[in-house]
Amino acid sequence: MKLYTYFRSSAAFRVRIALNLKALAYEPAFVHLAKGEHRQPAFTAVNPQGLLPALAVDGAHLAQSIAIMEYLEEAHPQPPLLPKHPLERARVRSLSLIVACEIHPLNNPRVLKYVKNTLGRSQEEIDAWYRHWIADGLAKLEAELGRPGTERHCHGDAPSMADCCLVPQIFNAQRFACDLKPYPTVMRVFDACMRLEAFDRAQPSKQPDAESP
Ligand SMILES: N[C@@H](CCC(=O)N[C@@H](CS)C(=O)NCC(=O)O)C(=O)O
Repeated sequence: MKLYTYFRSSAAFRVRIALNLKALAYEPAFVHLAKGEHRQPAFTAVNPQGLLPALAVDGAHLAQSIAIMEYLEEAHPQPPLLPKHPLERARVRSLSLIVACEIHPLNNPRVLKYVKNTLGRSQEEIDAWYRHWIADGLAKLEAELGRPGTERHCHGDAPSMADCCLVPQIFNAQRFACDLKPYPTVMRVFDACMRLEAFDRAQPSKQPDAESP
């Protein structure tokens, strides 16, 4: 398998964690987001969406991190990233989608660039926008993690797809100096995840294409 990745891409980070948790080897292909390589034909031939990550497997090119993780789960069920019971699976997907649909799309580089360059907003306003959507989404995640089912991890005592989504979002929030004190359960789960080698090895600073901040 070949994973098209960039050290700071949080969507790619989700998939790096999932691959590590399942002990699946992959060859990284680095696409430099800050240099716009994801918009170049060499990459849009792989993923016409022009977004990271993409996974090349068995002659196919998969896009969208959630779909990629679902594929990995179906093709390589052990260890599972989703619980057995349908209701529990739905909970894990719902927690994952808070990050993937409610937070991340609003704070994506292309969205921030549009608000700044096309709508002419200042960097201060962009930062306020960023922190607002982090606070909004993490408050929802905190409330959800306070409900039955959450243990050491988002759901139960083993990491799931929801943990694969939570951790990269916290790295982003820390990078933008967001206040994380209001989310003690989110941060407790984050700390539990980061004690695991699969999460630690996937973090941006440990990627071969990492650059200094
Ligand atoms: N929903 C997509 C999001 C993919 C995405 O937005 N990736 C970012 C990097 S984290 C990207 O490629 N952004 C390019 C841009 O905004 O121009 C997924 O989960 O894979």
